[in-house]
Amino acid sequence: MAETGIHVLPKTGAEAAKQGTLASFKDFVVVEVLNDDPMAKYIALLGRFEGRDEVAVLLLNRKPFNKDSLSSLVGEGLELQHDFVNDIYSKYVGKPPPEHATVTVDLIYPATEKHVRKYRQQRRRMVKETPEMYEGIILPYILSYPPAALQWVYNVLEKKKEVDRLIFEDPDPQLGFMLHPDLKWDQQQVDQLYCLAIIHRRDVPCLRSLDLTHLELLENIRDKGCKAIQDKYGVPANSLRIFVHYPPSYWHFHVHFVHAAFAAPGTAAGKAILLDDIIDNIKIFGKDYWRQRTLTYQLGEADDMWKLLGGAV
Ligand code: M7G
Repeated sequence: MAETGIHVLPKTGAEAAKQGTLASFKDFVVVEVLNDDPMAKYIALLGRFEGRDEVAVLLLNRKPFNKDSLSSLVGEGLELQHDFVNDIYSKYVGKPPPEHATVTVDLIYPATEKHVRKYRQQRRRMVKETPEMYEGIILPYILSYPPAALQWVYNVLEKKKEVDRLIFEDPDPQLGFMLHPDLKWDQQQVDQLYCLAIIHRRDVPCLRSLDLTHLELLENIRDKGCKAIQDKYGVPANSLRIFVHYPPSYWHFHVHFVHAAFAAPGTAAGKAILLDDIIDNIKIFGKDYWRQRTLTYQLGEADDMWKLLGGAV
């Protein structure tokens, strides 16, 4: 190879991870299994890149079978190792061809203590958050939330990131929003569709902030979000579960659009509230319905909010 005089040092895993250009986990050391769900075929790991103090959270998910390429899955490529046979019943361990053996890999690096707590297995508790608890404890907590935690949201809204993933945008500063595939969806199978609408306004942290003045915004997200998903993926509105989390992980209002056939994590009672119910309750019960009611929801014991509310519930 010609000598150019410029020596490009190979990137360390840590540097490549920060740039999102990691090719393997060669110098990654697993420190702890944070969580492990054999049913969901999911594992959450805490680790470090060699020589670095910052920690990383690594989430691995086995991907569902791709029904569009069954012939390459159940064909010559599936290597079989015999386990047992009994009458008409037989069992094997199969080693699928590489394209069917993939996992999705989500890396958070450097991860904060809050990320580690979020993904560490912990006991779930139910909380009844009264309006007084919201005003006195949660609202100050939201207002003191570090802006850096929302950097990824602002990167999306300012078109610094995920530009090529944009599905739809309504640029109106008051009523507008951006619609992208959620981080949880690899866009391979439409029956696992998971999209996220993020509003342009930066003064609506969560469900509790919504009142009559936001009705038009909420209806706009629902109607234009559904149309954009129908146009791009052919999934009709009556196949979509559209909801908001309370409490969310990120205090900038956003709406989840998920295929109704997909039992996605985070759709449970005590976490997800349907957008239609949010809209209807404002219309029927009045402008500050979501501020006035007690909200019952689940929290992990390691969550900051559980620690803040723990004594009061
Ligand atoms: P949430 O209700 O605040 O929290 O939703 P949850 O994580 O408990 O559901 C935030 C949503 O944003 C989740 O569905 C995340 O998967 C999604 N999300 C998080 N990040 C960091 C990103 C990202 O960088 N890009 C996209 N497109 N989605 C993200």
